[in-house]
Amino acid sequence: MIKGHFRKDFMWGAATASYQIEGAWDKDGKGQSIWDTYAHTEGAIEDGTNGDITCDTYHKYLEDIKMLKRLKATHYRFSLSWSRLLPTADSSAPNAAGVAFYNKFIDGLLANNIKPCVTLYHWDLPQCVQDKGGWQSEDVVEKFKEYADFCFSQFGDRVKLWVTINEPHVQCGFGFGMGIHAPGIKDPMNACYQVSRTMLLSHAHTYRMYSSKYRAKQNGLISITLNSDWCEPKDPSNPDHVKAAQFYIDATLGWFAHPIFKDGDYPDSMKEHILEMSKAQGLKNSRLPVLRTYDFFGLNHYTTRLAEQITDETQAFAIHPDMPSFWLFIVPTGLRKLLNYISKTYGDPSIIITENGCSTKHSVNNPGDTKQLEDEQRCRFITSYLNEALKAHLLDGVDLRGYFLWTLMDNFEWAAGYTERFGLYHVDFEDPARTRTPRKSAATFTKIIEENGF
Ligand code: PNW
Repeated sequence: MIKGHFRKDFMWGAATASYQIEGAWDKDGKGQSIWDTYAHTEGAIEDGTNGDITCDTYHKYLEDIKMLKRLKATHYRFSLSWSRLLPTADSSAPNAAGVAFYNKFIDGLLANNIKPCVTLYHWDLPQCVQDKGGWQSEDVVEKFKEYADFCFSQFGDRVKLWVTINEPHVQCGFGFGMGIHAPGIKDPMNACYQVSRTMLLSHAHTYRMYSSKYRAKQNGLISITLNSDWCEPKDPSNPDHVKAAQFYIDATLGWFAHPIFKDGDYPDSMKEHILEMSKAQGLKNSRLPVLRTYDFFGLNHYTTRLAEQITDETQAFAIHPDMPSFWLFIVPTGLRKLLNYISKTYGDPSIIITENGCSTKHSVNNPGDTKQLEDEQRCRFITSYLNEALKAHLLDGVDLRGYFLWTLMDNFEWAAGYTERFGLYHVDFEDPARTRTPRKSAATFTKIIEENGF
């Protein structure tokens, strides 16, 4: 542990996403999204649940604001529901109730001195866009731009921090490769790559549109949020392991980060792969759009892995009985290494950690305590990861600007339903009032915010 402080203007917040918290899935003119469809499909979600009501933030948003205030957050990252705002994905026919909801919410945050960080797209594509090919169709790029334009015009006077797309990698992998997230397509050889391309293009066009149409007037920052694990060779003296670890990072982070943050091109290993794919599809050239469209690097980071071989499953560190998310292993030092890697590889961008956090299921020590208000492990997670972030900033000179903890309160954890809980606040989903109760980790986080470090 080191002592020290983050920047004076450091952004401190929590993060959430519309489908995971809002509920009111069919209220007041909202259209359906692919997550409404997917979660309503028999067998799709581990515990058979869905986000129909979830935290009911649509009706209880004032409570959420109070919770953020109590945390002493300076910022709050949340996402807009495209289908709530534009039920037919047509910006000339907006849903007034949806616009009013987000206006009230944004105004409420600002009245409490909490600045909004708005994600335009956190996985809930309107079903009507999906029906016309969704992310697998080139048309989505224009549709996304139209939606983004609408959001900037409605909210950009007050929102100064925008994230276009959350974690394209997870969406490509889970939604179009493995088929365990909406829209549930299992096509790792093709759909995955088509979608990565339309997502990158949607981001890039939106970034350019913001710059030409809104930046001078609204003066905000806009970028994308990418997720990445850190990955190390299991045996650093074995060249195969070294190569495998680098490939893992290329194929997670580099796939999206190289085109945007580096040179408008994919990592070599990805290029070779996509060129092969393109040829196999009968194209003459590889499909490599020139990008470089960012104001900051939005990073979602949770875990670290060990690599041996490119073809092998990448290994995890020790499995902890209290960690129910199959992909999440607590390795705080990986965050410092990843921050340094990004800083070096992508020309020292300003980095905002847009998500970092950990889950709990049943307390091993106290199995009856599903609330787990004494969430010691989460307290240790937050303290140790943030201290590594501080080292990256103070000792290594990484330009770190903010940190958003995932997540403000327990919510619908995608395919895992409500079986995995990431919240600083416990939410009682049995209770119609969806009562929120702070866990010990909320106080731990607040203390670090108050000290702006350690
Ligand atoms: C993120 N992985 O998803 C999402 O942005 C959140 O909506 C989600 O609730 C949160 O993390 C916790 O899961 C991820 O397999 C899902 O490495 C999977 C992975 C990473 C992030």
